Amino acid sequence: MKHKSAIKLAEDKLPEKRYRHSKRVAETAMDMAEIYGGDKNKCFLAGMLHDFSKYDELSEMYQYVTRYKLDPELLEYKSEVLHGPVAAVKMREEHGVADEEIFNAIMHHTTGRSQMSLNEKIIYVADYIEPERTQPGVDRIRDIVFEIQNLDKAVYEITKANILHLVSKDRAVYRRTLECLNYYNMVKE
Ligand code: DGI
Ligand code: FE
Ligand code: FE
Ligand code: FE
Repeated sequence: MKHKSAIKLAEDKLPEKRYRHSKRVAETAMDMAEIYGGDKNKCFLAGMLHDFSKYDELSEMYQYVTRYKLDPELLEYKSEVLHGPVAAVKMREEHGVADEEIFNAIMHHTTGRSQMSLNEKIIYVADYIEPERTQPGVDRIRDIVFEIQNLDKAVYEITKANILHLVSKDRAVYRRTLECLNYYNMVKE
């Protein structure tokens, strides 16, 4: 897919604020690709399209999980966990985005997973640190990404913060989020 088509897809589908977030994730991911030797083209496309299904109907999302045989555990969660997997499938099945790494980067952008590829990790991290994010501790993660340049450590710290937050709100933690924590705890530094 051409950059222009991805921009148009996101712009036509998403509310203005979410479109602008997607654009910032695409730009942050391209900056990170420069530093870490990632694929700028894949990073741009995955960044622009990662939240494409953020506001899809929940019932439609469950249909995609079933029809495309995604992880059945996804049926225990809501759109916050489902929008990545559904967007990945829609891009592949309905918009001709055939690249497997873009598919995986969109699929896992919310939860992460163990053994992500470089470009998957870039999207996972870029979504968390794009310039308008203000969550506590985000500047420390930016330092780990841009100064210390330890991407696996950034993935670990983001996943840890996510899980601590979810547990503090008594929300369920998806299996892949936990697998991501354990894997990047082991491989960081
Ligand atoms: O779509 P964004 O707002 O840009 O960000 P995101 O896709 O990274 O996260 C969306 C939400 O998903 C966020 O509020 C935290 C939540 N989330 C992440 N991992 C899990 C989760 N929610 C549950 N219940 N379980 C998880 O493992
Ligand atoms: Fe998202
Ligand atoms: Fe995220
Ligand atoms: Fe996002």
